Amino acid sequence: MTPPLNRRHFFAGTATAVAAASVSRVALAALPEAVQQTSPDTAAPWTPPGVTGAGRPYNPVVTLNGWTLPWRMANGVKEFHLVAEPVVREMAPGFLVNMWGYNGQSPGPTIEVVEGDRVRLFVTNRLPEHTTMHWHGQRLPAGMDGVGGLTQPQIPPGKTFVYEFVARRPGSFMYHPHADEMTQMAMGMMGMWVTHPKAKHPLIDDVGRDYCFLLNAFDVEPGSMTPQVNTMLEHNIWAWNSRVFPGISPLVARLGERVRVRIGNLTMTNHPIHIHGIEFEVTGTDGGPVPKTARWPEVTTDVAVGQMRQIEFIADEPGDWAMHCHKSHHTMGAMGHGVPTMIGVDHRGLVGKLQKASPDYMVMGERGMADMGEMQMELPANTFPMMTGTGPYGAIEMGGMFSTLKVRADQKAGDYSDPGWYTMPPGTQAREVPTPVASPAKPAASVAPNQPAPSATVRKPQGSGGHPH
Ligand SMILES: [Cu+2]
Repeated sequence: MTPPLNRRHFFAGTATAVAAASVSRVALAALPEAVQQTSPDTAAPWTPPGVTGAGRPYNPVVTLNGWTLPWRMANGVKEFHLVAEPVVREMAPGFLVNMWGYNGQSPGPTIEVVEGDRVRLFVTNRLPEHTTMHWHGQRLPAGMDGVGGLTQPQIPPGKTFVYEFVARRPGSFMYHPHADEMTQMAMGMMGMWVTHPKAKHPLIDDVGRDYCFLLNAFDVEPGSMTPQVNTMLEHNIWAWNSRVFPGISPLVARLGERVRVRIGNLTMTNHPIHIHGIEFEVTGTDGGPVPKTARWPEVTTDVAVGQMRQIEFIADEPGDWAMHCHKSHHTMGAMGHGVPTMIGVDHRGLVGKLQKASPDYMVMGERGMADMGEMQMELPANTFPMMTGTGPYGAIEMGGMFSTLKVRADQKAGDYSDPGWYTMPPGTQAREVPTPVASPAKPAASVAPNQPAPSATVRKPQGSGGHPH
């Protein structure tokens, strides 16, 4: 019998866990129930009922726009059941993508155990091709490592394999197939694994909030529904746990809480993850906890391919703080890269002529691209705008890998619900001041190309010490 999911603190909407109707109950009668998730919302942390296995009770993780897989205890072994299968993932409201995932969603559910737990993981293959499961970063017998052809035969369609090992190291890990990897990971097959320490650990602090999510990338042609699996770098959808802003849940914290965020990268490029308003330290990687003497403060950490970065900070500044990948193209939606740069091009007189031939013609980008965030362009079916999301002061002009860290004095411990927009105390917000009217920058095209650049006098800094150059 699978313990029921704790449903007290869903962020929004309702998430439901139902039995996997697609898997034959007769064939799987001896296996743990393959719990399915039908919602892309962030599920409440899953607190195991009564028993935590090898170790002390722990503060469960919250997977952004994901969920934790319930287990059953069988003679002291934690048993999980993952079903690899085609799924339809809602990447943003109204934007659906055909993916391959686990138990109804992509990414798959987070596996959460305690150091020293013996775990038994059943993997049923409901895909049209073979697969395996690799437990990224785990210490385990070689035969449990899940590399198709090297450590095991691949799991054929319709079959179930079982993996069993002891979760020896506490930390942040991932899982993914090691069979037709390019296709299966491009289709979304991946998940997170968290092993909590069994006792107080000198390098692992207790935290008030423990978040995790995976970075991922897809190439879905606007108007289509299935990722192009052969794309290497020119992906057009950059996502956290297969959600794009504004579909990504905010990270919420109570003022003064210590917050941990575990971020895994199974894309094919690196992602410098940046948080505004606070400084953090990398306290662990998939190799384990970082010694305290080796930690330094950062506001951006690069999460390279195949890496896991576990960061921690004190949420001691109230507000709504941007948190995003610092590659600016990764905070954009599915516009594609074929759009010409129009900054400085003078369209005056041209638009009317073009509209005679093409009545829908409009100019974009001659003063920058910010208009895109406000413009209501007609989009192909089943996609999302390039820059979107609206804050209390207008368009946020972001898409893709962007969310917010919301720090509030009155957020209750354990309450993960979105507190809404931050109200700035009077006098603490940037504001307009009265000035003489500034003339706008001249379009570059109005300057004759052969005209010499205006000369300027450069003033060197004066001073006794001077600046070495
Ligand atoms: Cu990025």
